[in-house]
Amino acid sequence: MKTRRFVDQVRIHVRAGKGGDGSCSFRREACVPEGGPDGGDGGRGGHIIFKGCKDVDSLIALFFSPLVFAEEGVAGRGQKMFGRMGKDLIVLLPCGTEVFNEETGELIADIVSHDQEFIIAKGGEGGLGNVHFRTSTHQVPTEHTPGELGEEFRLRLELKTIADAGLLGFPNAGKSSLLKRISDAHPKVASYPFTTLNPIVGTVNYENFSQLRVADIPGIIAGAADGVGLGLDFLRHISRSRLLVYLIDMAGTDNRNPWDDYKQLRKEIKQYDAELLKRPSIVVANKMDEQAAIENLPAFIKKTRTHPVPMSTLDPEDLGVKAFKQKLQDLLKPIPRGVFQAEKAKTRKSKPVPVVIESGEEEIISQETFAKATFFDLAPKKSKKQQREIKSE
Ligand SMILES: Nc1nc2c(ncn2[C@@H]2O[C@H](COP(=O)(O)OP(=O)(O)OP(=O)(O)O)[C@@H](O)[C@H]2O)c(=O)[nH]1
Ligand SMILES: [Mg+2]
Repeated sequence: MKTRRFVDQVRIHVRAGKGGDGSCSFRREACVPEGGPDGGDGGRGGHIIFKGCKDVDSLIALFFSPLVFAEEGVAGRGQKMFGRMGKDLIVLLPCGTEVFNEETGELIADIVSHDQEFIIAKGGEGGLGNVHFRTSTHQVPTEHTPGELGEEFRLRLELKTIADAGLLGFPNAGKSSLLKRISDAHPKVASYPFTTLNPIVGTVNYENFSQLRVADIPGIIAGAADGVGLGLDFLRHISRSRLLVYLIDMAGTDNRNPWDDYKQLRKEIKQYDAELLKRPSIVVANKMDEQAAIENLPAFIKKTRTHPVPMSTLDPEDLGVKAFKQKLQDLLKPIPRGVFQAEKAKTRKSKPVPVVIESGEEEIISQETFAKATFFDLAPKKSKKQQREIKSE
């Protein structure tokens, strides 16, 4: 478990703080006869707030501590003292995290930018002290309300990396090599398949100080939609990308045909989400330093009817890499930012408060009953015997 470094999906339980109870108290002081009620209100329970943070890049913290509970509000006290509010609990999330209700599957929030905040579970309101229940005809009120329960949910969090462009290709096609050449990222490059196991995002800097983010994801192979290789779950990380880059090993190093690679890639992506195929895309013909690649290129163009950008990511002087970088900027400029963000999360109604009536000398009523009732309804309840006597009269 300790070796696990990247987590992009997690199930958690959140519970906001309960409000503090209202207090029932009477003023007792020398030389102040019949001081009256002075029970203060309880404090609000702490909210649970999700906040986007650019310095967090995975959900690993929540993977190891999936129970997220906020502090409860403190009960009110005599002398009209309010209880302290529970502290809000701020949970930092990577930008691009979608929050779903685990039970209903509803999308609750989509945290896409740095410092974006969303109150995911509201703390319960504090109860009212008996000081609120004093009227001209009810001078010694013992009624007070309990604090509301905080909202509680089981949630599923999914990270969808935010990048302008996503690199797609078979293992060993040279995706990480390309990202290394054009950006400041340092992905591992090696000649064995599945070198890249987690999505890596690199920032590409341009001379006019503009920046673009490019995501490198693990390689896709035939049958990935059925779970072969690392499966297609990683495609989630390019689902927000405005542009897709199909990187093809034109030299066919692993005894494959480049045109079959391209068709297979599109087939697998279609099985994951056909919408992705409609995104603007660039096809890149990599490993053009090899003779086999030069021979394959005309056949590739003929069979796929695409216009690939030829390049060799090994050659530091290669003009293809520069041309690709420029094309990336030219194609992305007119596409507005944020098109592939999820819909704005809907506002939720707070839970109804259960009515609590305790037998005994004091009567505790809920906020809901308090809101509906007039003060005269709150007079102590009559026993059945008393009710029968009233009827017979
Ligand atoms: N000849 C040649 N070899 C290249 C070129 N680009 C990458 N390679 C080699 O191809 C191998 C795989 O490169 P990577 O960048 O790790 O490939 P990848 O697509 O990220 O692979 P995975 O992470 O395993 O999916 C490495 O040995 C690279 O040196 C190129 O332009 N020409
Ligand atoms: Mg790689």
